[in-house]
Amino acid sequence: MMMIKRALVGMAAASALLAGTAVLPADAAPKKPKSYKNCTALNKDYPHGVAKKGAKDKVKGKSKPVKNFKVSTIVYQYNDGKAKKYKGEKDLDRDNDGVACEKR
Ligand SMILES: [Ca+2]
Repeated sequence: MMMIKRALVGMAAASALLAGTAVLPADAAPKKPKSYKNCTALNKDYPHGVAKKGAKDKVKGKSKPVKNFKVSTIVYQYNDGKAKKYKGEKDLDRDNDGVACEKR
């Protein structure tokens, strides 16, 4: 009897875990790195842009830097247009601050 009860509790915990992953916001889900054709496409997967590790959004004047971008050096490298290592790679970091398609 005890064994059955424990199994049921375990199953409930497992389904709670699965339900938890399903409700994560889209930008929290891990995505396979790829090159996007433009920022509109990239911002669909990464609404605030993608930065290489340690990068800071460079801003002019009084505007505040974007800080809530996704940090992923590999995804950034797929979209910085520098090495053209990847098929369809475009320069989506025109100001070369290490953050591609930064957006508030
Ligand atoms: Ca940039």
